[in-house]
Amino acid sequence: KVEIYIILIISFLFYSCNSNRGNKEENNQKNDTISSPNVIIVYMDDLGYGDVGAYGATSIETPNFDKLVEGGMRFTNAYATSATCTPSRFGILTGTYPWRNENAKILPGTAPLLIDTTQTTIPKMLKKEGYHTGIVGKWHLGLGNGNVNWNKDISPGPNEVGFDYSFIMAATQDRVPTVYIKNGKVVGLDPEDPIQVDYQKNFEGEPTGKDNPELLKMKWHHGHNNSIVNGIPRIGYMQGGEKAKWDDEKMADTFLEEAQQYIKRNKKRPFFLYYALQQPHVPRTPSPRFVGSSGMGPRGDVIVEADWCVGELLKTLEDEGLSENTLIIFSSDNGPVLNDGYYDQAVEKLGDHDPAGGLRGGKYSLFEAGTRVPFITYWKGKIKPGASDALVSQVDLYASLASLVNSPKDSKDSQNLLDVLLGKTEDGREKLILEANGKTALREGDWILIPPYEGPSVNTQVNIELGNASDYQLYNLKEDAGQQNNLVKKNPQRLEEMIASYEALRGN
Ligand code: NG6
Ligand code: CA
Repeated sequence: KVEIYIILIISFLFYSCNSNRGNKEENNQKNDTISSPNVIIVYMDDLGYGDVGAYGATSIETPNFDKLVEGGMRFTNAYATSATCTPSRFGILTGTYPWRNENAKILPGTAPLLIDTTQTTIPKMLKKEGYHTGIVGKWHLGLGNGNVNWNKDISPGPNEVGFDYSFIMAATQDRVPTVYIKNGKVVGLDPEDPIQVDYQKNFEGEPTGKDNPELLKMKWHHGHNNSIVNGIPRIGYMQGGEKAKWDDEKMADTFLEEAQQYIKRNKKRPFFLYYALQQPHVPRTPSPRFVGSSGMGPRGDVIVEADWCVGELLKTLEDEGLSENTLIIFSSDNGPVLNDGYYDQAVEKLGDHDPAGGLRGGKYSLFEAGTRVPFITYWKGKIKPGASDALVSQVDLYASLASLVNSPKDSKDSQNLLDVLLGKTEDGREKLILEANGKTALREGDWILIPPYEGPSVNTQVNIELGNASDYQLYNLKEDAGQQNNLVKKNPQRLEEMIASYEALRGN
């Protein structure tokens, strides 16, 4: 009997010893995954520097964007690479300045894929390091090779430039095709009702915004008078695909749900999620739950809605136990615009809200509000909350994330600013080229140089100053954030230095 007891005791000790080891291994694995933290880029569409509470907005509340700031770094000198969407998205994903690619301009829904399938991208780089990679939301970087058949496999696209999973809208909410595309296939497509898309001419018998105003729920102001979908006139013509068409008011919920499911499906391995929300780009179509929530009309309401989405995303990370192991980067693709082509009361109901946060210009502009955007990094327990004035560009995420996963990369344009992003130093970039509609400017230190450009000084349709002028413009942003004092005459020496610096960078 005693012998049996001894055997039992020994085997119990042996068992518990081993199971301890098992636990240790699990712990080690957990520690290991911290060297491969999950990365989520939350990318807004047309959200301005002043549209966020933590950036000074007082007439609109964004408690969840602000939550990121309370637990992370708020950057005051961070830039999108361009003042419009396609080039900025090209820049953030590839780590290459968009002005190097002459096709990197606002694309129609039928444009071919802009990113070369041999080009480096963030998802491709992370995939090599063992990450699962996903995109949910707005793509707007072209699809296919120039003649897409929307009823077959749509390729190449996000899945061919590094994303393992994709759930996207092809271009913008105001452009056809108005359907979701999941891993290269239109979601909910009825083969009996094939989709055709054309940006030149309408399909016979199809109503348009221009000819059938009686069918419209939302009125167009400029452009946006082609095919009508859900009572909203769009850019481009589309026929068929009736059952596959998205419900505009459910778009925010649809993308959020997809993002949450993606996180839940991949929580056991390192993942990269590019969550590209459609707000507050036009047409602004908040869910009925958010109508009237801002008192500012649809533009404010969709910002409140997007803020809620980010809050839900944070909750999902918390519920899944991923908060301490996930770096979130929050930003916007370009600056704000009020009337971007529809009558939706954005101008009338603005009140004293300043979407540009005191900066000059807006979307489409070479002035600061075109490209200087909210930019927040958040990593629970890893980033000491604070604010940083360091000069940072979205083009730097490629090299910085490569460094995060210990896979340093040489890149012409992208700088490794990981320590800046994690708030360990304010030693950011020295200089940076900004872009708007193919025109470029130089930011160096506190200074900005805008070369002379032909073209109107104001885009009167959207009522935004573009930055075009017949002479050089030189501003000191530290003393003159609103770019009111052109110092070209007062500081000829600085002007000369900046011109030399600009030309060297552009020629390189
Ligand atoms: C412009 C559209 C504008 C918006 C923009 C793209 C007209 C007149 N204006 O051409 O409404 O869609 O393209 O915005 O059509 S972006 O944020 O995707 O760059
Ligand atoms: Ca945009």
